[in-house]
Amino acid sequence: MRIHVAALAVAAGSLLLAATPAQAAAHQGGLHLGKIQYDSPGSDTRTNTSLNAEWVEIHNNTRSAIQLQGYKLKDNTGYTYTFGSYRIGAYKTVRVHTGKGTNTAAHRYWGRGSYVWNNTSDKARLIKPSGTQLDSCAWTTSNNGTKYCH
Ligand SMILES: [Ca+2]
Repeated sequence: MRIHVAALAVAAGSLLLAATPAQAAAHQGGLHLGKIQYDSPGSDTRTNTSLNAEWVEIHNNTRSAIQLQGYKLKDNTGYTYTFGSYRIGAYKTVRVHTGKGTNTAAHRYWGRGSYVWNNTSDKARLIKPSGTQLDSCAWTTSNNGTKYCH
């Protein structure tokens, strides 16, 4: 009986592995939205710390660095963040914060004095310089402040 259960577990594991490539293919081009913390923890006091605790991650799931100049992040209202010259490394993640700060390889700052991403429901869009939408990710309050867009 033990052996039989173990064999089933192995078979289930193989099925999961087999399903992985199909899921990865859903992200066109391999550059996609990752985790989004749309509801800054605590009260929305508009301090820069609180504004920067609201962020969107973009993950480069390719083997090459990608120049993101001209790429845009956009919400339902039309607020738009446009990347300046910035290369995201292969398999790297960049976090775009709403508030002000000093840009680094892993953190970029929108420089706003008010929130962008609605806590109740909203949708983030990743748009190429050509205007083509590369990815989008929506959420509601049921996501409890953080959405994993994979
Ligand atoms: Ca928010």
